[in-house]
Amino acid sequence: MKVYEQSQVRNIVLVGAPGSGKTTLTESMLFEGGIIKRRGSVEEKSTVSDFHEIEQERGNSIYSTCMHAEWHDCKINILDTPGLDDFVGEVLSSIRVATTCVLVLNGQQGVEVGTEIVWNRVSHFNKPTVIVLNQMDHPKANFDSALETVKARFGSKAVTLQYPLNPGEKFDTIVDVLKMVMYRFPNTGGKPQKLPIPDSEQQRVQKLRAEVIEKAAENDEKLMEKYFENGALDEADVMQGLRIGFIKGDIYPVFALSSKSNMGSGRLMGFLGEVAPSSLDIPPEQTVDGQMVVCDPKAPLTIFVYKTLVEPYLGKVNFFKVCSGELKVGMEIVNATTGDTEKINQILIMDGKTRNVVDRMAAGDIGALVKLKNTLTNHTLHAKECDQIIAPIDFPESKIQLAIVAENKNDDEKVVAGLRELHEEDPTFKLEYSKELKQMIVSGQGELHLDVGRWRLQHLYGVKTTYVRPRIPYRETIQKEANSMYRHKKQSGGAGQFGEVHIKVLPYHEGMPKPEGYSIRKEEVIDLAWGGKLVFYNAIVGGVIDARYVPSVLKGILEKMEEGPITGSYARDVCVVLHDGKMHSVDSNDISFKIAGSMAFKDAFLQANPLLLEPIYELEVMVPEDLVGDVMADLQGRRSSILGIDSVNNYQVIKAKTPLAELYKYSTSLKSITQGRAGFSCKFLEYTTLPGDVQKKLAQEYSSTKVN
Ligand SMILES: Nc1nc2c(ncn2[C@@H]2O[C@H](COP(=O)(O)OP(=O)(O)O)[C@@H](O)[C@H]2O)c(=O)[nH]1
Ligand SMILES: [Mg+2]
Repeated sequence: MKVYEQSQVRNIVLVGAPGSGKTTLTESMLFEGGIIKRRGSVEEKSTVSDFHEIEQERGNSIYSTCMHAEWHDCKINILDTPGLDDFVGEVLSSIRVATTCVLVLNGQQGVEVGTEIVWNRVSHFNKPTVIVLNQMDHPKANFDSALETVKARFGSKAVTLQYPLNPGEKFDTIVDVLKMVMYRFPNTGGKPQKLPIPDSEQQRVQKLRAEVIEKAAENDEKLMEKYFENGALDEADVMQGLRIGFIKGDIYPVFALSSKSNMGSGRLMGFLGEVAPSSLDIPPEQTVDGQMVVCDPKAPLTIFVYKTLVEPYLGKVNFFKVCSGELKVGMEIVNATTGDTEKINQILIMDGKTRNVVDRMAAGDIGALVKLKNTLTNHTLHAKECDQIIAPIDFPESKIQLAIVAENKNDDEKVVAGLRELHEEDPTFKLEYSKELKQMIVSGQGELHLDVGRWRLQHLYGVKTTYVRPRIPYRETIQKEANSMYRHKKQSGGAGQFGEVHIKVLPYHEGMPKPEGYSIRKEEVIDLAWGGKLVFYNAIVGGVIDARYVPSVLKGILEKMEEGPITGSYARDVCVVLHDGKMHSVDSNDISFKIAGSMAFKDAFLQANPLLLEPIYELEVMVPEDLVGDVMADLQGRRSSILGIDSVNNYQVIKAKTPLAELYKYSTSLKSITQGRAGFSCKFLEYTTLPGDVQKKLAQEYSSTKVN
């Protein structure tokens, strides 16, 4: 395969709402680039991009896939990404290595909530962006109204370079404002006939052309002067101004096409080849200390792993971008994170599942490596003489969590090992054994995301698992003061045990005064690992308890707080005054005082009007106007309080406070209420009081399982 120099390489990432047609557009571009001889389709499960079994099973993209097409003298690397926010990790890793972003919209609605969700994720990367209004052949295609949504969202940045003459079922003609020709496609799509623009379209096209010229002129002072002097610009000037504005992010060229009938994808590729930047033209990658890594093939080699995937038959595949220098077969390079040296035996260019081999790859290009030792996403590998580390991709926090259980208990270890590997592949998929909940908790971006994890466990590691409702991390606290004493005494056979403590508990709140009536010797403020505080006062006088036993009392209290008296949940925000007690010259020891401390705490806590707190999450739901009512009704059924509704662009954002216990399977439920037209984010906000009846029920459940 030909090796391309850096100026010839374009890394194009396709992003957009699910179903807008990214995978289909990729297929058409690969066909136009001669990589495939026949166009596959999503329906026939035959696209190059959606080649994974699970993608074909579900009928949509789950992984981002890298492919390439050769177009004139360029290598266009195409990164097709999933539209569902469940797989945002895949989108973020691909956009990171891209030089141009293609935002694909469907030609019926234009900008949808799904578009907004993706755009919110990627817009801060500030990549030059092309907007594609796809599906112009769809019976309900409406270019004008779709374009209106684009103008409403992106303002004057959106510049129309093409429009369809006849959107809808009969679609076959595009008017090109930049080239000033009309393209008429044969039924099978592909290469169009170039025709003059008819008189009937002259008024519209001239108006659009003037907009393009004005926008192009805006980006260069010389062009601006020329424009004012002559009232026009020649073709080369327009292209130059357009390119400058596009690369700066001031111009989002708008194209109209049908990827399904392959009408217009060739022209889009032409634009990407001619106008879109290579890595040389956009800001270079940065190191963790903010240094620029110049995209120069003569500089020492630095490559950045943006994605890792375990493929059946191939094993672990690391996808990388060459940030500087040139990667060659035979090189020995160092993994900056692990310190391992890796010998490069093979450099791959992947087209979905098809592998091509090259023996070198220049800065700016992207490829894949297999059989590296411990190389993972976000790792930098570099030549021995250099030591820069590329700034990692910032992956988002988890949105939802579920507890995972192996169907066969003997598979527990395999499940953990498999999940660890899944996390290494996909940093947004996380696992943790929760000591508090006593469950293996898997967390990620949505139920579908977690379901894919479960599917992979079964298909790659051969273990069947199920997801169950995760327990809720309640907290326990008290509302009034209470006193207690506990004597731990044991006289059996040899050495006895004896310890007696008298304590007072009080609710803790920030800035409270020291309890009165005691001679306090020491105050210890403990920030509890699970949030909240324990303030412990040693107010022992006259040595009734030896100073060496006091830490044991505290230890006993802390142990009880770790498994709170009402439901076994963590206790928080309590003051304890240890003010009296007794010891025995022979039988007293640490363990006796620990037990006494723990039991005294439990008794006092239960008398102090104890209270169960539940975690509340702040929820933001993005939803189109017509679905606000349905989403609100559902939220109210989930004990939510609505904080407000804001209108943002052309959708609504509902803000609410919702108990975590009510968020179980929320992403699935929201998808079904809105047919996938809404999105949400949530984060922990606070702990608040649980309704009394729920507390009573939980306390009863706990005491029935507990014997002590
Ligand atoms: N009519 C029409 N349908 C399209 C077009 N592009 C994609 N589709 C259909 O839209 C659905 C989603 O397409 P897909 O490429 O998977 O969208 P993605 O989720 O953005 O990758 C599939 O049923 C496609 O056949 C198009 O240009 N015209
Ligand atoms: Mg897709």
